[in-house]
Amino acid sequence: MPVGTLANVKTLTPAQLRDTGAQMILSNTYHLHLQPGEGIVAGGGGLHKFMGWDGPILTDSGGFQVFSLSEMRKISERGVKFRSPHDGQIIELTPERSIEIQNTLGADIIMAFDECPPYPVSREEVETATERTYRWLLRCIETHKRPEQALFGIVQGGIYSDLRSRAANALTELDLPGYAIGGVSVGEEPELIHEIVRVTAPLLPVNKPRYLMGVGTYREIAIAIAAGIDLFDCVIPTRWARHGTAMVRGERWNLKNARFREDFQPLDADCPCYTCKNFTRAYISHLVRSQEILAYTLLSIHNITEIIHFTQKIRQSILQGSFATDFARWLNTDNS
Ligand code: PRF
Ligand code: ZN
Repeated sequence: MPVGTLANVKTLTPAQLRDTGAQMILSNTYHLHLQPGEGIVAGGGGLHKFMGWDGPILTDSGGFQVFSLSEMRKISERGVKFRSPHDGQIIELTPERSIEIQNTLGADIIMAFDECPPYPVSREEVETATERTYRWLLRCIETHKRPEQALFGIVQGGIYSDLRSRAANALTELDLPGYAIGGVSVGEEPELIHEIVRVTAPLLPVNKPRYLMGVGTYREIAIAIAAGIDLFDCVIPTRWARHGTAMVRGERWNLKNARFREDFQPLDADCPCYTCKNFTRAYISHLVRSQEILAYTLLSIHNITEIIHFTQKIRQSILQGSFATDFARWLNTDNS
């Protein structure tokens, strides 16, 4: 899922986004509640109509964003209080409030309100957060009033496999339409991320979507898919695009680099995207150097197509039964 935090995937129209092959996109309760407010989105006919995207949308619950983005947050059993970065007002997000907002926004998949502890942090703190996340999930289920929206539960538990498996088993009992693994890729070593995913994903029901939140790179995606993960979101393709960086065959290219100034090839001759079919590295390099907005659009189109194409190739390999051999290079963790 490309990330469309403020009801748009930055620099792209929905038509351009559709052409990358992206299906579902992610948007954020935290940001949309602050700006423009869920009432405005509902007034515009709900998130799909408001932003002109008729594909599936998932909204994250806001918990993680409160922790990572806002100042002066105070967490209690009730929920989280924080200061609005817009006007300094105190805002409270609780499991009930998050679900009410997400019901109003109208995404197809909504996420439980969870507590994602930072890393590193003591085991006691992780355990408290994990258990609180479970109690908050029960309150989310209680509040959720729109059965046409699928409410996904989130497994926390930090780097502790016993906490992870306890949470995964408790959540599975609730028979939710889908499950997510949260609290990974918050600063741990890649090896640790892989281990958590390998332990946790197989504990979640195979017949429900399994979603790894906020991941990731090619290698992390390939390894997570091998462990059973179906769904990802990540800002990397679009964020890098806005920094003038192209993702090409597993490498990062800074288009400002002098070597691209007179390079009249496409970014990737094998890439089916609009950018690669119509523009050269030299042209994109020129746009990046001139800070022209079109640079970021062209790079976003390419980077999203590139990562979606990677997952499409994996899907094909799985269907043909050749995933383990075709992606051995990515699955080999020796050089992760
Ligand atoms: N919880 C929620 N959203 C998230 C995360 C989480 O733990 C992460 C962690 N990688 C990214 N986005 N609700
Ligand atoms: Zn391309």
